[in-house]
Amino acid sequence: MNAINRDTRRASRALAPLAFGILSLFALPARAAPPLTYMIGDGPKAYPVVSLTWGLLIISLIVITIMTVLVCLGAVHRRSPRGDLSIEAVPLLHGGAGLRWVGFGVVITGIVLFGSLIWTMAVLARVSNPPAGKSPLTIEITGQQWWWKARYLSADPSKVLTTADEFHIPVGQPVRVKLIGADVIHNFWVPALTGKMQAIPGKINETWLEASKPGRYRGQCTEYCGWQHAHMAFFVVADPPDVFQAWLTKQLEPAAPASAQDQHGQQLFQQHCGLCHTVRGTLAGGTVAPDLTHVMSRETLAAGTLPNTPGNLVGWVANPQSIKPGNNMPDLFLSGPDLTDITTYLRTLK
Ligand code: HEC
Ligand SMILES: [Cu+2]
Repeated sequence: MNAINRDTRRASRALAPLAFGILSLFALPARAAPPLTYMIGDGPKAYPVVSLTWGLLIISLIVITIMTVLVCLGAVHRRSPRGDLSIEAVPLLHGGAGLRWVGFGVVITGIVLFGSLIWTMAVLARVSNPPAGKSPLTIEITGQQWWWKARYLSADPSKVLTTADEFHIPVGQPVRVKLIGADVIHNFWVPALTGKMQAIPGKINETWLEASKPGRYRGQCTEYCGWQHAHMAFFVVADPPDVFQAWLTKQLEPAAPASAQDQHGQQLFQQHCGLCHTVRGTLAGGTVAPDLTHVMSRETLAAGTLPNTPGNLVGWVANPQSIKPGNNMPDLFLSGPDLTDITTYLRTLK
């Protein structure tokens, strides 16, 4: 009796993690979604794709289950006379009945595959263009080693905003994205909102996205583009339309004039950093690196590499090459006081 109890206990201890694993698969949608999951989407472009993904997954699982059962049955169910495995003894056909099953299998497979094809084509047709009638915001996004530049286009040149790595969009409105590659081929992917689209040098690829809920959606470069490819993330931040408008207006403003004690930091910035970085409203007008006019409004630094905290900011400016080796910002070997002045100034760029 005791031995049986012990065995059951041991078995249940071994099976518990397995059961937990299976159960947690079903609980997945209820928990916080992993940042790059494509099994849970948001917005009118993602919903049909997510349903298709789940649908095809479930169909495949059903097919695999049926096939596994049939193969096992076939293996166990031996029709040859006991023990005799010679070729002659194993019948290949049992009259017409066997053939009928083959025909049945081909027809069922054909219907399932054809149905999946039609469903896939219908979804592709539905998501290829933004819903007609709304005139979408257009963002030109340039992938470069290893960060993303964005230009919010507008017929009015004073309303064209340049920023980097964190793109706000209004909820409930389609946004057109024009993709360009600056150096090599990159790939723009926001799993929860839109599928992958390449950013190719010398070519403009167009895609679109729309979020139906406010939120912060992580995106990632998904085409290997060199050393720091893995640190080439970005964020699409969906705001209610009025919050978005306020964000856009604020971002379009030049940086506030530096206060008396930040003058020195600003000067150093213009001198050491201004050839690569722009801070609108100052002499720093470089275009080969992220626009820093409102760098403090971003939640991460260096394309999702670091949370944007005061400590990380100092760490980054002091040692960009040890944080993101090979990236295009050199170590500048600033003195301690200069580093403090520059980063104190940077922190005013809200
Ligand atoms: C030779 C060009 C170059 C110079 C000079 C340069 N940077 Fe950079 N900087 C870059 C590039 C390129 C990036 C993007 C790196 C990446 O994410 O791969 C960057 C990123 C940054 C970021 C992160 C921005 C963001 O939005 O994630 C900050 C902050 C920054 N630099 C500050 C400075 C400061 C301060 C100086 C001067 C002391 C400086 N940089 C000098 C090229 C430069
Ligand atoms: Cu890449």
